[in-house]
Amino acid sequence: MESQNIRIAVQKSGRLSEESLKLFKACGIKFESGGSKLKTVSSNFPIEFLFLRDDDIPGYVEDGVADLGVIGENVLMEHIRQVDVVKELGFSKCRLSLAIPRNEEYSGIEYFQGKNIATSYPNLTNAFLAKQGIKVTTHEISGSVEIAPSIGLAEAICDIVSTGGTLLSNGLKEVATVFQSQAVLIANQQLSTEKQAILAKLLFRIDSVQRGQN
Ligand code: PRT
Ligand code: ZN
Repeated sequence: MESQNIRIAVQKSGRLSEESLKLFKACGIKFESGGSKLKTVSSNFPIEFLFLRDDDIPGYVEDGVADLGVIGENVLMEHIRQVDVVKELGFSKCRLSLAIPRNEEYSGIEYFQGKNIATSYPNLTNAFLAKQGIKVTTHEISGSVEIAPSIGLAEAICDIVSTGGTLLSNGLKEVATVFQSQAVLIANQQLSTEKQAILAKLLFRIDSVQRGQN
């Protein structure tokens, strides 16, 4: 049988891209990246890279269009996917947090009872609050979530926070953390034996890179 490359999906451009490429280069894998290229094959490791929107990556890995993918746990957890998380990568760390207007008094999680919340993560938001007996109405919006309270679209938001600067400049304060996130390596659940062997080799190299960083 012809030997196969393992196929990995990484974000084309965004907050996961640079660190993802840096990691694979640190693993000694040579490949071309950048520009308008959507696919590239390594010259010294049996791996092929696909450059995609991050949101499409979990679905492609589930369907087997890609064997592996690098994705933020926040995106992965919002929609249930039949994929395996094979490695925590330790970069693109952020949190999904509830935030309210800065001048509002926060009494505790009951504050949210019956409130309207704007978010790109309605499932994680509802599940987190429902577990604590809080029922809310979520409004799903795909971007610029932080603006929702000031334009009267919602009373609170649930969004990704990293430095907190965006909340601050939109007159909001973070009051509860729903989920801590980082980049993870995911894998299709039906990898061939051959591809499992390539994955094992890749994981071995990632481990040594991570050990070197500690
Ligand atoms: O184009 P594509 O769909 O591929 O990318 P995207 O725009 O959907 O995603 P991108 O590149 O913004 O983020 C990719 C992943 O990086 C996210 O899914 C998270 O796992 C992770 N990550 C880490 C972040 C942040 N930090 C982050 N700060 N994702 C988003 N933000 C945004 C946040 O939404 C908010 O608007 O940055 C703003 C807050 O940042 P601070 O520093 O002001 O708190
Ligand atoms: Zn995206």
